[in-house]
Amino acid sequence: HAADNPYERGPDPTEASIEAPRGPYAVAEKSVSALEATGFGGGTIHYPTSTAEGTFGAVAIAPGYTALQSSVAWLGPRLASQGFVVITIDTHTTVDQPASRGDQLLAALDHLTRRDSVRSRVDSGRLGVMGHSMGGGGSLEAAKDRPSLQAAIPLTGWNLDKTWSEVRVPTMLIGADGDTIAPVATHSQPFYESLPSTLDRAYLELNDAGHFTPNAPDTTIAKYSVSWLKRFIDNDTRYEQFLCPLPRPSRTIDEYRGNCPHTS
Ligand code: 9J3
Ligand code: ZN
Repeated sequence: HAADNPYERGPDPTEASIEAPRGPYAVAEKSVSALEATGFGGGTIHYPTSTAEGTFGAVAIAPGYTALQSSVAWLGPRLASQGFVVITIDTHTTVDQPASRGDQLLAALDHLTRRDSVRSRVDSGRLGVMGHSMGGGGSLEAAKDRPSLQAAIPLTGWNLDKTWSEVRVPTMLIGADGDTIAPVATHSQPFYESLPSTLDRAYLELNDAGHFTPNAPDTTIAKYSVSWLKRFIDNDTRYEQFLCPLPRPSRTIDEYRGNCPHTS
């Protein structure tokens, strides 16, 4: 409990609580204009309004090629209501490549921890990144560039670079069985397999899903993202029950790979 882990936030989780459209925290929203944003294209912050438990970990989320923050907007309030400060970003241009998206994710985290008025609500030592497609590829770039990050979750990630052995950030790759734009066989699977076998890592292949599944509310994406972020950003072992033993194939899970128990 909280006495053992100062980063633990919120009530004991249940299957229902991690699947719910909203978690236990009331959430506020503010926008960051392109003019205020340094090193990224602007965005929207969702944050728990409560300060009773102290600070929260934070997550930056990037969209894919040609897409805007609106394409990942559902994750803002969904994750914030579970106890994270979340920024969903626009990139400088919608054709920015994964390496640039990675830099922009890190700039967005710097904005949250150093510049924005929400910075007093953020624990600058507990940060993670997510992104869709090229934004997911950017999440891998960010994790490689900043090993102090504590979680990365590419969603149907796309990157020409298939080898990520340099990554030291606990990473969950979420792929889709029907993805023809970033097919799992040439993207999420080799990304996963290239991570160090000593790293806490997971590969979740969504069943009956496609490249754009992460652009709309999805219970499976949400429940495992929440569990991964809680487990590794908050060190919250109450969420280990949803990750270990490894989830079995189901109506929504085509395949799941990972190490278990987790080591970090
Ligand atoms: O949604 C994406 O970011 C797709 C990546 C892609 O199709 O790149 C092709 C240049
Ligand atoms: Zn399938």
